Formats: sequence, structure tokens, C-alpha cells
Amino acid sequence: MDELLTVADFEAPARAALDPVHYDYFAGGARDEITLAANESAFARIRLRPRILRGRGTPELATAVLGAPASMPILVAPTAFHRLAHPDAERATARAVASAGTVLIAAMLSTVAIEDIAAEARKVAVDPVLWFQLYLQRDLGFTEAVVRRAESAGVRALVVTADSPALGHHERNDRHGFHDLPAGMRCENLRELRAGEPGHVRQVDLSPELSWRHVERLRSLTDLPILLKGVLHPEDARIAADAGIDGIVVSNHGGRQLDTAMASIEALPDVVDAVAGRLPVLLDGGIRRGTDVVKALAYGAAAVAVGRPVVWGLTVGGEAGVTRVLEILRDELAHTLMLCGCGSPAEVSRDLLPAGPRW
Ligand code: HOC
Repeated sequence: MDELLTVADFEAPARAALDPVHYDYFAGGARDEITLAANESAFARIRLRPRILRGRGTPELATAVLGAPASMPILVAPTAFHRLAHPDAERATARAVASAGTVLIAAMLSTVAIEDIAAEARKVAVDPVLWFQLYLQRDLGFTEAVVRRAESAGVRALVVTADSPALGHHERNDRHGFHDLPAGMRCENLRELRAGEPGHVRQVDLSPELSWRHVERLRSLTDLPILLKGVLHPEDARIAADAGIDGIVVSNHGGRQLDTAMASIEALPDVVDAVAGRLPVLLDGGIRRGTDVVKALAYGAAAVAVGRPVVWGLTVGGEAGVTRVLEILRDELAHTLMLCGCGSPAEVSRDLLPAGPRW
């Protein structure tokens, strides 16, 4: 893998290794994939305004997110179905992320059970930080059963995906007729939750009836911190803060839900301003470079999360591939901080971004 110098370099070999149906599932976005592309291109349009001669030395990357220690402000976003990418699946991802000392947001639709993901992470780290992504359900019993499993596995926060009253429309999947996991694979966190459908993706009941009421119910079910993922509108961020939510993830689901939705980085500043420091704001969508991470931090993100690059790393090299992707991002982040005159993520502020029209 030494010839792979950037996280973008991982996509071509991953594509070559994957069944084209599964490559398209991971790579694709909703409809015309305008938001998918915008997540990356919006970062490229932002220019940094570095400081010089500040004598900060080699940057220290360690941080804390919601009280959880992380070796860098780069977390791993929830992405489903890792067994499509590599036979070691989420086990390999869990070990790589725990070894890197950062937070894994395990997907509800994982092909390895949350208990096994936690056990793998513990093989390589004393106290790995695992969060769990959850689709809210109308059926509180179903939600409660999944939450209890996550709690018993030692998960330290729930990340509720709130942007999915219905599944985004992926024409790549439609063209391949891909709407199910292949025989022999299942969503291990869903098994035994609804009679007759052991681990089937159909068990997830995405519904336009979901509302803040369901978030309140979840709040009453668990003492775990709850982050809300999929926030783009500042008013929703304010409502979340008033509802006692513990953190926000600015996200458009990797361009996989509403096409032509704004890029995550475009949404970030207004969300940060709306919550005015009442709760941490994270961002996912389009992070491919250390400079992207610094731009998100400069707009006020506490941390970012990466999705597809981790899947490409997993495909290409299993655990070692994920490790390498995280290493590349870590090195780029350290280098960018140094070139900006910052000694740590905490020293990054909007001052690094020139004033004027943003987008
Ligand atoms: C084939 C069914 O959040 C995604 C996931 C939802 C997965 C359901 C796919 O891929 O965006």
C-alpha cells in the first residue's frame, strides 16, 4: 500500500477489487449526485489564511469529544455493510480505529454485531471509544431493544440519524437491482428483533411520521449522550439544543439522501452560530484532506468524521488499509496545522478563514 499516498488514491484499487454493484452502493449518492460532489468541491473553494512565525512547535492532535478522548479530531462515520467490502468487515474497522485511538461510530446496519465490534476494539485498546448510530423507529420496543444491546456492549453515545424519513433514491442501486444484502450476510444488530426477518434491512422502518416526539422518547430511554446526525438547518440545531441533545453532526448523509442539499461545510457555520457553544458540533461529508479538517475546525466543528475513505481502506487492505487511511489524514492534519501556525486543533479559529462572501 506504500504507493497509496492520499486517501483519494484508495478509491481506484477499491473499485477494482469490489463487485461493481457493491462499489456503486458505497460510492453512489442520491439522484444526480450533486450533493455528493458538492461535499468535496465546497471544501476546495475555501481558502485558508495562515499565520506565520508563531513558534508553536509540532502540533499536538489529541482532543476530547463529548468527554471522550480522541487521538485526533477525526472520527470514523457510520457506514453500513462492511462485509461487502472485506471478509473481516467491521471487525477489521473496529481494530484499526481503536488502534488509532479515535472514535468509531458503529453503524446500526453493520454486518458484525455491536457486541463483536466492541470485543474486537478491546483486543487492541484498553478503553476504546465506541458510539452507535441509530435509525429512530416508530416502534419504541424495537428502538429500546437495539439501545439496550448497544449499552451492554459498552457504547458511550448514540448518534441518531435524523435525515431519513425515507431512504434516499440511489439510481445506481436501482440500475443494479441492489436492494438487499447477498445471501449469507445480514444486519447483525437487527437479528431477533422482529419475528420472521432475521437481520434483514427491511426491518428498519424509515418513516415520515418520525418527529421530535420520538427523539424525546429516546431521551427518556437512556442516559447515554445523544447526538443528532443529519442537521443542516440552524433552526433544527437550536431545537436540538433546547431538547437536551448532547451534540450535533452536520451531515447530508454523504450526499445519499436529499440531492441538491447544501454541502455539509456550507451548512456548518450557521449551525455553529445557532447553538452558540451550547453543544459540540461535528461534521461529516467530503473530508478527504487534512486541509478539509482544518477548514471544518475553523468554522467551529469540534471534530469531523470520515466515511467512504474508511470503506476504501478496508476494501484495499482490511485492518491495515483502514489504519493507513487514518494515518494519512492524521499526518496531513498535523502538517496543515503547522503550516497555519497552530499548535493544536484548539488553536484553530475562524481567523484562519478570510472574511467576505463564503461560497
Ligand atoms: C440497500 C439498502 O444509510 C446508506 C444507509 C442505508 C442503507 C440501506 C440500503 O447506505 O445510506
